[in-house]
Amino acid sequence: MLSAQERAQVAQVWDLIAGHEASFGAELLLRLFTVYPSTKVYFKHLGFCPDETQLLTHGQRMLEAVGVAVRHMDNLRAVLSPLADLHAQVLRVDPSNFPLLIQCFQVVLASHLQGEFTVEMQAAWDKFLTGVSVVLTEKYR
Ligand code: ZNH
Repeated sequence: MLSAQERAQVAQVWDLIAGHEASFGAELLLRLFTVYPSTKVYFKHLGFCPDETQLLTHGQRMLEAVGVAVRHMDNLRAVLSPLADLHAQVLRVDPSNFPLLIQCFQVVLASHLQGEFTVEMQAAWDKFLTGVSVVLTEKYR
């Protein structure tokens, strides 16, 4: 459960990156595939080129889902339920991949926002993204 202050910090960071979902998302995926090559097995159809349309499209979809989660922090379970079904039942992404994505997400934020991305903001984002991951992986059995 995020405190009021943590929520404000998550929203503050989101305001800085909103509108750049495709480019941030593509960068996040490229970082994930490069740092943790095992994650690439889920994305055989994507390449390694930063301006590839499919990469930008998937990056944008993922980050737009994060944006929805930011706007519905009180209601993550309800708002992410269809995505949780998709990841657990259709995509069958191993839950151990989620912490890797969270780590890369924080590095992408830090590399762009630099000093604006404070320690407190990182802590709040870590907690928030972990909450999103819990919901996306809880339908596995
Ligand atoms: Zn995921 C898909 C989100 C994580 C893998 N995803 C997806 C989508 C979205 C997402 C929105 C789209 C859907 C539709 O289309 O309908 N994810 C997400 C989020 C997260 C995630 C938010 C966290 C935070 N994923 C993940 C991981 C992985 C994945 C970790 C592995 C590694 N996904 C995936 C895949 C897919 C998806 C494979 C499919 C793709 C295509 O189709 O192309």
